[in-house]
Amino acid sequence: MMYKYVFKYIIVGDANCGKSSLMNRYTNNTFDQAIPCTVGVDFSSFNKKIEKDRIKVQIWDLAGLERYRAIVKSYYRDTTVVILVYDITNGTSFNHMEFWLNQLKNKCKKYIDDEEVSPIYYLVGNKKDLPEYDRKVNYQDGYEFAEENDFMGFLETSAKTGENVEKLFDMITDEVYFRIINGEKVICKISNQSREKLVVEDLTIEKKKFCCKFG
Ligand SMILES: Nc1nc2c(ncn2[C@@H]2O[C@H](COP(=O)(O)OP(=O)(O)OP(=O)(O)O)[C@@H](O)[C@H]2O)c(=O)[nH]1
Ligand SMILES: [Mg+2]
Repeated sequence: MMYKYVFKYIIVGDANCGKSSLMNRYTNNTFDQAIPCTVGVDFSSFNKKIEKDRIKVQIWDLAGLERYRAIVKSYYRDTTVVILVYDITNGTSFNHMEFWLNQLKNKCKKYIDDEEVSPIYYLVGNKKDLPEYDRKVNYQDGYEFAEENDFMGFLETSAKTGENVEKLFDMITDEVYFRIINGEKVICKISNQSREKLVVEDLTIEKKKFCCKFG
């Protein structure tokens, strides 16, 4: 399959906030209450066609546990979109958004035509299905954090019920695509006719590297 664009999304945030669950809900439409914590990184991908262009999206789901921090950092590079996730029933996971943002900011910059380009950030408050009395983070606080830090957007989701999960990934992918079409500089792989095969080979190499480390 040939793709015009390859976008790389990374999902980042504290352990247990539902990063892997969000990825599984979107790419497999499954939810597992007893899902094990991610060891290092997990990977999934999906394809989407917008207008005449085929897009491949790679999702790298990065472990939140501190012991994997050194490993996950090596997956920050070439990121198109950072999906920062907290658990709305866990105030600490929200307070850590600033920490994650600082971790990422220095590592994710890239130079395109001598211009410094940052990834696009999207904020997600997950576990929206849990009862209101368990909620520790107001919708407004999430919304303001996203606005103050120039995020592309903010949504509260539930990987359990699926609420807003499809919307989240669909909106992000559409928005990235239209930013590119509008001439904005975005970190991604773009193939031209003669290099289309190269893009596919690139992906295989990346996947292999991943398997050596964790498989
Ligand atoms: N009620 C509810 N539980 C959820 C939701 N999303 C995830 N969970 C549960 O929360 C726990 C942690 O989910 P994970 O997806 O493993 O969290 P994670 O962010 O990937 O955690 P790490 O891999 O350790 O960084 C699991 O028991 C999930 O079933 C949600 O939207 N609602
Ligand atoms: Mg996980």
